[in-house]
Amino acid sequence: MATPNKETLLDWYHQMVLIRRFEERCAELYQQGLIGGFLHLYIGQEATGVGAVAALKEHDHVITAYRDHGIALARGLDPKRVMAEMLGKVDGVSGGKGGSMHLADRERRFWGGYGIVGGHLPLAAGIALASKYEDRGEVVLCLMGDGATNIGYFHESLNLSAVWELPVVWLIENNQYGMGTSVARASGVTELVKKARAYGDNGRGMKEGPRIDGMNVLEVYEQVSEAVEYARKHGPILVESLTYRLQGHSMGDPERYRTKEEVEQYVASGPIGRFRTYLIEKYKNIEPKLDEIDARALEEVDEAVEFAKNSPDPTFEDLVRHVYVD
Ligand SMILES: Cc1ncc(C[n+]2csc(CCOP(=O)(O)OP(=O)(O)O)c2C)c(N)n1
Ligand SMILES: [Mg+2]
Repeated sequence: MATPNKETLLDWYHQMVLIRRFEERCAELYQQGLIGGFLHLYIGQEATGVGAVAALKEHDHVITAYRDHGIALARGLDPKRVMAEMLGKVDGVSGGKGGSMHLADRERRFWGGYGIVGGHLPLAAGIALASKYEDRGEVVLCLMGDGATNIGYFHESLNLSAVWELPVVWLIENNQYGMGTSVARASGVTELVKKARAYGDNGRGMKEGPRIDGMNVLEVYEQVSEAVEYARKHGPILVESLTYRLQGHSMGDPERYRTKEEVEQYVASGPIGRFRTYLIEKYKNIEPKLDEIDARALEEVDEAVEFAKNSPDPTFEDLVRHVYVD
């Protein structure tokens, strides 16, 4: 596969930096009490989200769990409206009723944002079934955590997708922990992509895809692109991206399950720094351009916060709308 052009690579760099700055600001707003509920940061996992979403066509679908800000921004949702959602404001992408864990945008075929671990996997299978049933040629990218692979929904959804040969890329973001529990303590199989073997045999049903370096945006893009085209032609495929969350599970995690040294090691080899180094080595005199992108991302976050703060709270009528069908 040919390496994407310079403009595309710079766009990915921008997306990754925007996600990082956006979430750092979210952490501050959370401390100030302006963001309520839970807040799960994607910091450290940006290369997986940006590379994987870049592999989709516009008419494809994407769905994920509660660690969803990075996926939303990578899919092109307006940072202003995403920030308004974080603050529970009426201009938020879900009308202020969803918050951090329930970002969604129908037009961009980004179906959320779900708080129940693994709960979105049957939905991914359903969206893929509709695509297949109507012969639309649309693929569903379903991201999930390593912890989600131990839950019943995983079995039901992967099995049905295999039996019905549904066009889904099941992408495990293996960040090594589900809350405070390491993969080895929670899963009999630690090479999670091997779980595909339970749902496919001799080229029929689920395909066991690759285990990829989730800190390398180019590798994620290339491997997920192949998986997406496989799913479009043949049916489901399971892919595992090896990544790491640099922050706690959610805000206020005392992080007793891992050492500072472990985290520091991943900070040093983080996805944004790695990609920046790659770009500097590849293109002469690119640094001023990268600095410009860094500054722009900060400005966009400032503008998003300003917009969100100025957006009104939902009224009582707003809150009860769409709750019950007449
Ligand atoms: C069905 C269900 N059980 C338990 C929880 C509580 N819970 C929230 S996040 C989480 C860990 C999931 O870990 P993983 O799938 O690896 O995702 P990560 O947080 O690492 O992105 C758990 C157990 C939940 N939300 N839903
Ligand atoms: Mg995890």
